[in-house]
Amino acid sequence: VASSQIHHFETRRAKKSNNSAVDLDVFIECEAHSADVSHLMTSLKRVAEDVRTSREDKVPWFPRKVPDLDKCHHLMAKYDPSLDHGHPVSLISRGDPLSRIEYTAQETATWREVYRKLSSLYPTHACTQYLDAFQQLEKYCGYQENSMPQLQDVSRFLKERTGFQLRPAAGLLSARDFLASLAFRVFHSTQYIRHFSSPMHSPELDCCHELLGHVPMLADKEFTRFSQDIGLASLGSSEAEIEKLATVYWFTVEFGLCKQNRSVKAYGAGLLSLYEELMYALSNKPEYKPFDPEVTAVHPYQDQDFQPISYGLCSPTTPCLHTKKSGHACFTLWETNSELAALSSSPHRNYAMTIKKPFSLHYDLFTSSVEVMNTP
Ligand code: HBI
Ligand code: FE
Repeated sequence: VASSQIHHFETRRAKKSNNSAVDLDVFIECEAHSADVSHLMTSLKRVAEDVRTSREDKVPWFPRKVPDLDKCHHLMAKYDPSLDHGHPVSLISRGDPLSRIEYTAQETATWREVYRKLSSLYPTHACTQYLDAFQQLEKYCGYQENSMPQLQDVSRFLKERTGFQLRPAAGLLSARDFLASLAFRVFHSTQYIRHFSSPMHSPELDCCHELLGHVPMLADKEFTRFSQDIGLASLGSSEAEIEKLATVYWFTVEFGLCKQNRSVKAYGAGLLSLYEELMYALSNKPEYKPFDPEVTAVHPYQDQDFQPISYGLCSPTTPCLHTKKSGHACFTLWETNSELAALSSSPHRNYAMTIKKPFSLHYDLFTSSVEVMNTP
């Protein structure tokens, strides 16, 4: 953790050990922002047994307002783009405004290839909310194959439509940090593009994924409400709850499908930004499961390869989704007769309420901040 300071570091031969030549007890006294503590503990637990701290907050620190998001920037090492193809990481750091980037001819060529290939599939494979937004983005926001849209323009566009804004991210953030920003209608977005050698297969996060996968859906009101709700549920939650919410996120926001006019369509960003995933998802190969957050939250998934075996949101046979009509997105609402009932019984809301916290949160629309109530 970049900002922590070590005051004291000491190793001793481990007391309880059968191999004392290699086993050590390590004592570290350090100064760290409480925002970093749970991340620090999680990292240490990967390399050491029995990690303890004398001061671990019962409720992990969480941001209360947009500027606090400057402290939510813990990168997951496995995706650190600085270790990769020499991406201009210096462009991207916390709290910075979105800078305008001059992409190179080669980067633009990569974009063109991705854009062409994917947009040929959208009319048949993407949900109506996506298609509507995509059209708007082409009209007002510089979406076209010959040049890459600027995140600044995209952020302004989204802000007008749903209040969402983009912030630059240097790579894959921890789930806790990433979800926390959603609570404030902030979406962390990478600004670099995948390497030209593999335009159609990027194992890394890049702006093709953000711009073609996420952005169009972030222009949809219902969808952003869902996204923000996941974010709000994550604030101050335990590691285990974060893990579950990240899984729900995975099977919906990343790999969600829905049913519109009796055919299956994609709204998940991981599908809409990867040609082969999108083809596969709408073929008859994967197993479709209805979306039940309780079940979905603990469903195993793998993010290291291209073929997730099942998609979490809808079943072609179970009428589990509120299908099309009246501008409502189809992903979070169960099919019921009354729209209002559908809204209040929205399954993710119920799920969010099962997460036990010693406080309650209220999101203030005027200040874009959360008020915390009943704190001990
Ligand atoms: N970080 N920058 C960034 N972008 C994402 O889409 C993202 C992330 N961290 C975690 C994450 N997505 C999800 O897979 C869930 O763990 C929340
Ligand atoms: Fe994503």
